[in-house]
Amino acid sequence: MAIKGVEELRAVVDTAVTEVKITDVHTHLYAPCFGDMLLWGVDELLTYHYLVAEVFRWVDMPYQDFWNMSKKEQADLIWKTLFIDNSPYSEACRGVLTVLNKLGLDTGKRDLEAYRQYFAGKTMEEYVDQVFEISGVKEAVMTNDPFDDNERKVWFESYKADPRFEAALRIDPLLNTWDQVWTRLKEWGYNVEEELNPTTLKEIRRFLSEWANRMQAVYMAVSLPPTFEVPENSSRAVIIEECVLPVCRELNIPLAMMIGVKKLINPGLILAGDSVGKGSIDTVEYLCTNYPYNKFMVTMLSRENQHELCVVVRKFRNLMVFGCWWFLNNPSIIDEMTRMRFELLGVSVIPQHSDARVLDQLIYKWAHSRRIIADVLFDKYKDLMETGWKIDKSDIRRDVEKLFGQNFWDFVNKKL
Ligand code: HDL
Ligand code: ZN
Repeated sequence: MAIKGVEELRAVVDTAVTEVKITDVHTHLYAPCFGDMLLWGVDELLTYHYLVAEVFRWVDMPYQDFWNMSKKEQADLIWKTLFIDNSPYSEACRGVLTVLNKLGLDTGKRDLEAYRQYFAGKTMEEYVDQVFEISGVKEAVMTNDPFDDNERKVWFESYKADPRFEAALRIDPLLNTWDQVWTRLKEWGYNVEEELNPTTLKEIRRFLSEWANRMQAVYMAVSLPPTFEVPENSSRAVIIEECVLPVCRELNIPLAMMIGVKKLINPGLILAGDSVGKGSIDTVEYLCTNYPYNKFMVTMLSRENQHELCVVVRKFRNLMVFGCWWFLNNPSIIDEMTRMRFELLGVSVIPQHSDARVLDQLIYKWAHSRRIIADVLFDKYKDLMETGWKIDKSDIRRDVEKLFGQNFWDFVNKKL
């Protein structure tokens, strides 16, 4: 039955976007079997590295003094500085309040101790259930790093699959610091040398294949600097072309490239110390052109890369754009990027991922993005109705299912 007017259209779009169960294609969350690696609760929310960067806009203490404080002391300082002494309207601060509000807590009281009490009575397992219920996320893709000692231990000793958590094989150390990590592969029994000779390349392929299979990884992922280029006379470019892409093709899984991060421009901030730079769209074009049987998921960190990325996505069926990553994950830019993507790519995109590092963030990151994406969708459907096009409720539900998960799974399973 065609939708009659804009009021009904608004209601149908809002209901579809509110009710859709989401596949979150990139997070830093962990299934419960990873134990304390999964961060949750109000003190973790308050000490999220986005808020650490923001608190140092006001606080002049030496960075190390902050890092020497307990998690609670850090959270107290951030709460006072960013929420009490200044209005918390930055996106990261607002997010904390959205979480508390959706949990039924009274943010009007500004009572951090009361919020802490609420979490004190919870187990991690029951809170995972609660957050997935409230956020409407049905599955989250983790970021799984075999070079992380804690993570490796779980995979070998205590991993327990949870259908709400999918794995992604993260290979930054292999690609970005080969000269520092080749000895670790050797320790692990891979017959590698620093020199990328045929045996070493074969053993790197074995390493990738074994870990992707161990994790049942849905994709391989790497974050890359603005200077990232392929082809290039570098270990990174050689390992990508000789090892990563052949293994991804053999396993039929995408390579997710997250391009544009300048690591640690302010080392004192640690995780909060990274910055952004414009990346090379030529490299994305080169890889999609020269590896037509590989699949590439790409997100770029610089706002200045967004339009050219949308254009290049139009050219390659083996390329999928995803998310409004990190410094782009703010309402004004999510709106701009989503409009650009819908106008250039229609339904064939993955508009958002949460990048959540703290479990509770699924609640705010998706509540905020659902509203923006619904607003843009409403405008696009309204434009269609003005041409005389008839839109059914089923059309909208179909499109929304694709945008919030099906496009991802279809791309992961696509055989080129
Ligand atoms: O490399 C990445 O996956 C980034 O998302 C970083 O983890 C970054 O620190 C982050 O959390 N951004 O949201
Ligand atoms: Zn991330």
